[in-house]
Amino acid sequence: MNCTAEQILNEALAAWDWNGQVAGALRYGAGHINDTFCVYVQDEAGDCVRYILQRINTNTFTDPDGLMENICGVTGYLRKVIEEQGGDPMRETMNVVYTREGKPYYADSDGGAWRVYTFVEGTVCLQKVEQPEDFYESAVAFGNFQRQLAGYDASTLHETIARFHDTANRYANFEKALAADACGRAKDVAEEIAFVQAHKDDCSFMMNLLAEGKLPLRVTHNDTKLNNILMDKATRKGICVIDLDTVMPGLAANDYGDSIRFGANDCAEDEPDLSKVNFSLPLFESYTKGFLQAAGDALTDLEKETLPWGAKLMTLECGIRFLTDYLEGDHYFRTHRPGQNLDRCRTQFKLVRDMEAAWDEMAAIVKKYS
Ligand code: ADP
Ligand code: GN1
Ligand code: MG
Repeated sequence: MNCTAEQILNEALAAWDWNGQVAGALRYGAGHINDTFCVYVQDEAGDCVRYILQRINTNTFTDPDGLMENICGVTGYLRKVIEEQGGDPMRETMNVVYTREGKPYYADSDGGAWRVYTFVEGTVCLQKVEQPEDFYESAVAFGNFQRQLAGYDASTLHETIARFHDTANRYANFEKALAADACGRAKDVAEEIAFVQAHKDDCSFMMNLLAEGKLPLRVTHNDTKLNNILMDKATRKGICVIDLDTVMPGLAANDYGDSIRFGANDCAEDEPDLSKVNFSLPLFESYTKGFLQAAGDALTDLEKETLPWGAKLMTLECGIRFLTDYLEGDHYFRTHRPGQNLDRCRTQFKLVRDMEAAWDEMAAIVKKYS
């Protein structure tokens, strides 16, 4: 970190009362958008207490007031639901720590926005499925999250990123990036471009059903990667859904589908060797079972029937977004090496092809647990 960044970090740290002495703050986690730090505090008894400090990416989330209003509203509501169910709200939902001035975030002198959460101890955060049960448990956790928020007034939520999972609009943005070809990279990715263009009509499938009033809008998470769940270290149950920046009105199938995209395979999202990228039907089945057990009662028949579409379109959409960012010069998703967004795009398209080949089996599995 350069000197200015360190000064800004220190400025942000000074905005909270840590109930002890801050021993340090280190980068933490593997997210693509925000900057996350773990803050180590020595409390009066000499014990170490950890917190999560995040610099919200305000290029992506341009309205931090609205965003934090969503998060405080949703976590406050979840706290009540969890208490009523006899659970522990300090472990089963995120808890925002307010600044010394009583604000949900701190605006730094450089235009940045910072927030703090209590650290949920005794948990693991997986980057990849280690055993099918983990994936099943993550499905139960995301399904529960959706059910617990079923009574939350969606009209009070700010749309933190406009048209976030409007796949048809993502397609239109891709065409714009391709026409501009700002970095001269289009010539190297003809195959990927052709793949996207061959799927143009698919991009409108779910959005059309929504526009026709056939699918309902629900309060959804919209970024249901496996690494956005904290699992209890001892029981391996998914206990806390994190990364609530994109909680907005959305489609149930998209929450289901984004989890399948990320977790129903045994490779990294940016695996360069496509021979290692394979969609796993057994993992697909584990997740489907958990999700429908937890949230199935609340879903309409069409919502359940279109779950495979959610899986395919979230994967296609994410691939389109990675490709668009590659064409535009890698300024949306954080990258650690050249070509990383292109590798990410290719894994997604390989998974889409696998899903298309397994389409009938996917539909049969969804039917089995519906
Ligand atoms: P991003 O939006 O960049 O993905 P996240 O909110 O998902 O950021 O946080 C990044 C990582 O920090 C998570 O994957 C998880 O490992 C860890 N993390 C976030 N919040 C907490 C928390 N309250 N307790 C423990 N770990 C957390
Ligand atoms: C981003 O912030 P993170 O890493 O949880 C992105 C998601 C993508 C995901 C791909 C706000 O999620 O939409 O699916 O990367 N979040 C945002 O890994 O764009
Ligand atoms: Mg995350």
